[in-house]
Amino acid sequence: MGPKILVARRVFPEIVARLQQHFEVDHNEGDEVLGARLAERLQGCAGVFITGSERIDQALLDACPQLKAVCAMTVGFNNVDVAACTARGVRVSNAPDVLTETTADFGFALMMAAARRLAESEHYLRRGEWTRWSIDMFAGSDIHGATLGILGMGRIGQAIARRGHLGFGMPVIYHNRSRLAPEVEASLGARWVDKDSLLCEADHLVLVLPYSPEAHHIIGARELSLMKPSATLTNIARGGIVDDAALAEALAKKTIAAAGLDVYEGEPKLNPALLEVPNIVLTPHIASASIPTRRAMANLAVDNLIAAFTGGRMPTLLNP
Ligand code: 8YV
Repeated sequence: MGPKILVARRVFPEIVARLQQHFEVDHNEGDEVLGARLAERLQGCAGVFITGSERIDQALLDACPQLKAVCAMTVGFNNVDVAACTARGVRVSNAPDVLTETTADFGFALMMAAARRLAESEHYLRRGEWTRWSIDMFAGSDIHGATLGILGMGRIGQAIARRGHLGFGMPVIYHNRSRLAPEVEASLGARWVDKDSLLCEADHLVLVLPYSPEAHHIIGARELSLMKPSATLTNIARGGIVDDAALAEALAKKTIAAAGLDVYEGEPKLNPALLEVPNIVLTPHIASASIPTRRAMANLAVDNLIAAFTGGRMPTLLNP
């Protein structure tokens, strides 16, 4: 029997079976979010398989000195204090790449749903209010040929740009700290612009940047006021990047046309003002949620855990 590890949330049975070949596994099959009880549950564990729900910070590391590896099945890792882990020799991995295309599909779907008023019109139909046709009933804005704006141009941003450029003939503009190589820009039909130009020129703006303190409320009242009244905003990145109260106000006043949100400040709670505005599509943080992709994400976390304790190279180690 290998070292003991905790799988902090419920995962697919084959993932547990794979881990059991190498470890003594404590599986949180009940799936409750452990929160303050995580440190207690981790006693005696050398490794932990986490999702986005677990916080690995200084206090937790203090309480769990035997912890040697933290392996996340998510690409985003703003819930892990990587510097604190590194200082203690705790290895940390995330799960990039395997979710890129699935997440980009969803971002595109959410953007299209917002632009073409899918949720709003479905709610109207379900309320029994559809009695006749009219020329501008739920008339929205086009996707094809419209300018696609992307804030954050990593793997997922590029996958969304590719869809827009190749599939929908969209001119692509983006803002990111670092510019893409000219040949990559050319292959995506993408042009780097400063942040304010991105806000002013985009017909559909998609947020795909990682959360960091600098990115907190990077889209607030001022930024929303720069956007076109016909524009849409889609956030599949992290809650807190958008000032949700300012967004709800912009949607209510129609200073932008519509929004698609998969992530929220303080989720799974959300700002109640978002529920009051009709011109929004709301989903519960499911951009990576296809069955094959969730399997691939979990398996990548398992690959990292196994490597961490068998002397292998962790495939997606964050703190070598
Ligand atoms: C997760 C994500 O589903 O990978 C990420 O960073 O945001 C999603 O794929 C989410 O973190 C829930 O754990």
